Amino acid sequence: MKRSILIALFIGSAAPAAWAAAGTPVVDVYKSPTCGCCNKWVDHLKANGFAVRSHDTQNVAAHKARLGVPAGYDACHTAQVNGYLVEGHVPAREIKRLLKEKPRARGLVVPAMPMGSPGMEADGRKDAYDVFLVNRDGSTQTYSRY
Ligand SMILES: [Cu+2]
Repeated sequence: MKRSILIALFIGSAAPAAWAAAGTPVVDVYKSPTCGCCNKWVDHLKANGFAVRSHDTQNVAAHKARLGVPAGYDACHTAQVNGYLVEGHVPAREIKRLLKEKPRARGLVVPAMPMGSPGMEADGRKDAYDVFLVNRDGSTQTYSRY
């Protein structure tokens, strides 16, 4: 009993330290050179503490295929962080949650390009959208809702 409380305390206090000790996560972003909303999403990641390596390519589709974006779930840019897929305008806080929870999964996707998602701000318009977790078999489940 007493021991489990101590372990819980230890895990609780170690979590922020582990984030710092692991260093700033580096996100590799693959995007078309002319994609404006992709650049705005990169800015959103940087503003939330991520280091970003941005790769301009004419063949983003090849990277989507390599990282395992399920059919029908694609958006504009695709990305990889700590081995996870991140497709589309995924909010930085969901990526942080992903890196903390470390699920056995391919990663996260926000399909299409919902208005009001990070990098897609326009006139204060906000569409409802889901962030999906892509399982290793390519199936998806809702990870969070906006
Ligand atoms: Cu976009």
